[in-house]
Amino acid sequence: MYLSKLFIPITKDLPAEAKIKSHQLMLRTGMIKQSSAGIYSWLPLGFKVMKKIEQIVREEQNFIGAQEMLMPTIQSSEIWKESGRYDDYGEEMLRIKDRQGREMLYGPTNEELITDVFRSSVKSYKSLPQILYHIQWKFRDEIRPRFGVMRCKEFYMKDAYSFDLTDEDAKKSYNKMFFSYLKTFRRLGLKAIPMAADTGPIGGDLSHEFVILAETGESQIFADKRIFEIDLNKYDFTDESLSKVRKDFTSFYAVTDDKFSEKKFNEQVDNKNQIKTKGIEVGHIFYFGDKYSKPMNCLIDDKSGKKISVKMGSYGIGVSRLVGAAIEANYNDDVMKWPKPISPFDVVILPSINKNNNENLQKAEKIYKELKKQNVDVLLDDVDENMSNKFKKHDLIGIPYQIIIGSKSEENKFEFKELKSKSELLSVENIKSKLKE
Ligand code: 5CA
Repeated sequence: MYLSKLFIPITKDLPAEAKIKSHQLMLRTGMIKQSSAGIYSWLPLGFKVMKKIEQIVREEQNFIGAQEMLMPTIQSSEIWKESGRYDDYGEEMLRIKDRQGREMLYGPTNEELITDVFRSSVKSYKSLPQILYHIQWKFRDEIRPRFGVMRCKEFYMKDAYSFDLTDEDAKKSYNKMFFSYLKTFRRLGLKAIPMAADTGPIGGDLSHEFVILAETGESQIFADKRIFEIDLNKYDFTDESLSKVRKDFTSFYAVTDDKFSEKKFNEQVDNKNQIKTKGIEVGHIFYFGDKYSKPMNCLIDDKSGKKISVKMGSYGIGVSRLVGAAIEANYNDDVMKWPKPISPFDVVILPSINKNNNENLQKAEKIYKELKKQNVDVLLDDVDENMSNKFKKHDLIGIPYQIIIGSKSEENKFEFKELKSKSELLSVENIKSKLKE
């Protein structure tokens, strides 16, 4: 992609409502545009990052055998009345009437809808276990939408649902998802801590939030630093290993403020290992047994032919929130550096452009074509602007690698640098292999 062609409305002005770095940066680099309070359009740069996150989340879900599907955004109120949540959910639920006067709603979550799909199709224990997921827009009429995509009304979520015959099997599904989440966040270049959590309107008695550390987060967190030393590579997907992952991670103190006890924290964690900071909840998993299957009559024949309510859990990842969260975790001193797997581009070529001589631009185009051939996702900054402005702009856009074609270049060697570090002169071949690494 050539920068001159990219729809990226960069602005210098900062809207007064943007209080945190990620919101400011997403507006300044034209990643999103507010359409009304808590509702955003995703412009090409922001959309590209979100799609990369979505794809990693999808691959990790598929890896554990979860199956992708899609459910509608608009749901009928009937199933919510069956589960009893139609009244409980309160004003966060956007209620709509269709032209026949039927009560509908924009789904804030999908436990009821998936239970309805499941009960009409699966009758026997032989079809279990199952995990189904979808990646879809959700709507919650948040009382105070704020911080851009972090807490908005319309947001993009991966939502998975597990179905098992027994409590014991259901906990295995829960543990599988627990491990899968740790792997997913690591692939996204983020360090997430699982924390025992309240279940809120989703319900159940077993739940973990996955939180990444960031001072601008909404949750106050208290954790033991040593949790970051656990090596994920030592676990695999056998049942034994899966229950060990959860045991090992939860053996370290890690809670949000609603579960905090000063006494326990000081007893279990010595001073030097105490983390007291804020965090952003990027994922949340729940085990709630038959909370929905029982009132909604989602019954399964067990081996003896007895009908029992299927045991369910649900597992969310805030895909759109993660775009903001990744910025919060990686933006320092006015420089943004995307984690490589989710960067909008792998590398940007920055030729020093001179009106009387387009030699640098031609060299840049040649390198651009070569990198494209290798499937490198490359941006060429062909905008006629001085280099110092270009550098400032790319400090904000945050592409982790730059190829600079200017006064320091040699005939066949160009400056190559990783953001926030020193450049080196390399041939195109060497640049290609560095990028492959
Ligand atoms: N169905 C369950 C689990 S799948 C559920 O809805 N869980 S949740 O309410 O915790 O939401 C899952 C994730 O969506 C959260 O961890 C968070 O990352 C994201 N999320 C929730 N509300 C918002 C919001 N208002 N704006 C942006 N992201 C949100």
